[in-house]
Amino acid sequence: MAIEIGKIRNVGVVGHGGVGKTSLVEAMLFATGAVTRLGRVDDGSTTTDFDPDEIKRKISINTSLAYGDWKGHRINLVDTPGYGDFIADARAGLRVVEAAVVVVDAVAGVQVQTEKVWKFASEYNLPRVVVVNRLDRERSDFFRTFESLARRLKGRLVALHLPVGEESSFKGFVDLVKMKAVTVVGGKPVEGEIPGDLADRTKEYREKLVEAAAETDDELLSKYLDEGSLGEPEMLKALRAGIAEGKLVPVVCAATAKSIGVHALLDLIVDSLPSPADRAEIAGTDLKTKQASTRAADAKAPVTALVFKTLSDPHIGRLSLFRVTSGTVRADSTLLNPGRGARERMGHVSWLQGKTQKNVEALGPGEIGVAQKLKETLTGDTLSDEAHPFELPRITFPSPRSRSRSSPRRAATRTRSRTRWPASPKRIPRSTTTSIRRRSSSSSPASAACTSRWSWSA
Ligand SMILES: Nc1nc2c(ncn2[C@@H]2O[C@H](COP(=O)(O)OP(=O)(O)OP(=O)(O)O)[C@@H](O)[C@H]2O)c(=O)[nH]1
Ligand SMILES: [Mg+2]
Repeated sequence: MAIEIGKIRNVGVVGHGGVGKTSLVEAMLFATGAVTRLGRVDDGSTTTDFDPDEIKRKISINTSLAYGDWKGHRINLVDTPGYGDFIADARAGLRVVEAAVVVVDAVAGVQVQTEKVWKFASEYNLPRVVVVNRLDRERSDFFRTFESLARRLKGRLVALHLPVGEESSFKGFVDLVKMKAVTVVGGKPVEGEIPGDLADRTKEYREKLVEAAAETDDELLSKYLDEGSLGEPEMLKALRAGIAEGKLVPVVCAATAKSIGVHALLDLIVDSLPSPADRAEIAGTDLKTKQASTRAADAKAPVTALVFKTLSDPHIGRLSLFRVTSGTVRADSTLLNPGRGARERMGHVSWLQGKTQKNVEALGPGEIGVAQKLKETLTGDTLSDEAHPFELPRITFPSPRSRSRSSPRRAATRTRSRTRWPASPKRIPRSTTTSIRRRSSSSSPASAACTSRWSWSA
């Protein structure tokens, strides 16, 4: 059974290199119960950095998919790399989601790739949430980071949280909507009263938030002007609308290493970010009429799907990560790749939890999944119903020349931002297909079983 479209949240996790995106995804998976052990990038045990090169270098190289269920909703997480050499993946990943979670480091603030992913999200008109992560680090500062966000990024950024404690004693946040302090005890959030020393700042930032919420809607604004405040349900409604329309960008606190802010972020994703059903109809070209046309995100509409990432494994073959934009993609169906004039047999279709595929009968509109062994299809291609050929706009990538060009500014950023980057990083060949190098060169079936990165769950 495909997932009900209104209950899906597709979220791209983007940001500068090494700010904690993969750790945040892992912490969200753990909080939802999708994984039973909290993996760590530093041990090479996370769900989404599973490639041997990623484990060795402790960085993300490829976009990965993961999912978890939270309060009756399916959250699909697209974990993207943050280093400049791989940032094109973040752009492609953002093409298939309804919202971006932009992670920034609480010490460094806005960095080069933060600005870049912000631009990508703006190109796709995506609602955004900013997570100020690593607030447990020495010299971290939420307010300085917030100022750097407001100064350097376009949009109305509003703090939804204020930190409780700082650096190694960072222990939670003030929720400016509920007007409660939330601290994490034994990995679980616990609500309490706002500490007295935060009263003035809370009042100041609460006012800014209420004002911003009120300004998203004329009726609310007059109510706010009459009564001087707004209730929690009105605030939540205004926030949802304001975020979806891009009028507001909420900023929240986190230290994923301590599981702080993770549950609140999941709530925010479910309560305030749009589902694929909230998207306008998808524009493309109807290849029968050769005219610009649209497709509704309806399970019964003709199938249209966009391939946004292709991986190749010597043992399994090609893996195509795709997003269903309309219709229902069924296992064992045949679709048309109109751009290449090829018919593609879908075989298994699956959800992807890092490297683990979970085969399903069908993927409905808004779902993100993977198909194996497509013969002709590459990244950016559309797959569509044979009887109703349709093509979505292709994903465009910056030219490899401009991506690989090294500038002193970029080199400096890389050095500043992460010392773990190897002194002379091996270049990963970039093309529409990412080829995966393996530890073992043997290709016998037995070794394939042992060494394949991919696994299946029943
Ligand atoms: N102190 C602290 N360290 C963190 C936190 N979250 C992540 N880290 C560490 O930051 C480093 C980078 O974390 P990742 O999750 O790989 O960051 P990323 O943004 O996914 O990195 P790329 O995908 O390579 O851009 C790792 O050493 C993490 O353990 C945090 O909340 N506090
Ligand atoms: Mg990562």
